[in-house]
Amino acid sequence: MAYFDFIEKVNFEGKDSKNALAFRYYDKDRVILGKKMSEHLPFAMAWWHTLGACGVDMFGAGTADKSFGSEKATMAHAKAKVDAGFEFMSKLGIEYFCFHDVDLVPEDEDINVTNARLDEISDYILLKMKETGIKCLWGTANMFGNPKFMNGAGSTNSAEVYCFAAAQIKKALDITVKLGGKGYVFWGGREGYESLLNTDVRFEQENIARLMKMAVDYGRKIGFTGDFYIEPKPKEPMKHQYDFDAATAIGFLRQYGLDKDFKMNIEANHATLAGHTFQHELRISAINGMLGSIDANQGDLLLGWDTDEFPFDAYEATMCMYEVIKAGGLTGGFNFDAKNRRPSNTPEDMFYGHILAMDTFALGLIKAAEIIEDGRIDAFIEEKYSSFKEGIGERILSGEATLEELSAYALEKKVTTNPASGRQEYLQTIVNQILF
Ligand code: XUL
Ligand code: CO
Repeated sequence: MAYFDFIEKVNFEGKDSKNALAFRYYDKDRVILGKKMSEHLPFAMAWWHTLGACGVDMFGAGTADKSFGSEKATMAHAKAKVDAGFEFMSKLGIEYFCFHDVDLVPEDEDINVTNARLDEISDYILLKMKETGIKCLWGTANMFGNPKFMNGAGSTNSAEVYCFAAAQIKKALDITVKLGGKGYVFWGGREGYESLLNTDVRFEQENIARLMKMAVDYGRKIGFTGDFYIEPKPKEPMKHQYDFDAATAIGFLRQYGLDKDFKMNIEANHATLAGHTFQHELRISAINGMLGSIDANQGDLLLGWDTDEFPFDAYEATMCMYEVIKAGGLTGGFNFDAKNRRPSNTPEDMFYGHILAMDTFALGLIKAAEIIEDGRIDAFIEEKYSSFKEGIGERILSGEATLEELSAYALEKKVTTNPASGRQEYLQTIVNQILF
């Protein structure tokens, strides 16, 4: 049975196409900088938003029907979601998906029942994967929805809840490995605090690290060779989240010896919530060798929360792809952790959202490659630091210079010149020239 029978397949039609159900930029076999677009852009569908989110918000009920012809919270519905999801991804040419454990099946009071359901549904998903060639990008455990996690999972004050979290992680890892997932994500949903009056921060952080260490040990034991990811986010639902941003998360991983097994899963909307640009978070991850995967969405700078919009900002996407290309690509992919706006409530809108997002990143890739091939920006940066290429600059980089030596140099030289201009506006002009 087809759930989206209004479309056979979304095809590339080129920039001037007025067909709403076609790509203007995403041309999967087009080669950019020696690689196919589809290889630069391993897109993934987020199970939770695409197959689950129906527009419920704090002020009202859902507007979109995601029952897919079955009664919700049943295994029949879980299977209908699999069918709908694979039809959706196939029609769009999306090659990966990401999931939380409880996105796949209804959660039961008894975790043993939930786990049996996960076994059943993952068998069914495996069949669909074989049939379509679609793969799993990453899996994760939802350790923030269940009221048990009201004080966090790894950061909880309850040793029993901590064990419950361990059980969920273990099963989510089992399923991720079973589905051949490339990565496993920790988004620290409620790993943080509201008030220091009731919180032992050191204790909580050490316990989170212990849980992650156990997850790594178990994952490696069952043959998981992929990356573990931290997905930094500064706030929401907690006021202070421990994985505030990439720099904070990287420091945490290094402090607890987890940095060899983990990388970052950078989400655009989380970056802006942290007061950073998306590009900043990507760069910080990349220079630390930790750019793993991306949750490709977009926030609204006028709103202070995680709006998870489909990305449409071509400038941001260009800067993202510039970072990704420079970093040599991702070990993960581009997961559309994005949902339609509440009034965009039809199955067609699900397609429009993903087409918009895929085209935005394809355009970003095309433009980023042009910026790199143009070379003026790279040349400027190269020149900007050129004083470190010879003379005293070279000595500084050699690591042999002492503070006394540099001081003597400055005193003798009586340094009077300022560095050359930063030329920001000139460089922005170049970017606009290439973009438009
Ligand atoms: C929440 C968020 C999550 C993670 C996975 O803001 O981004 O959906 O991506 O748990
Ligand atoms: Co996310």
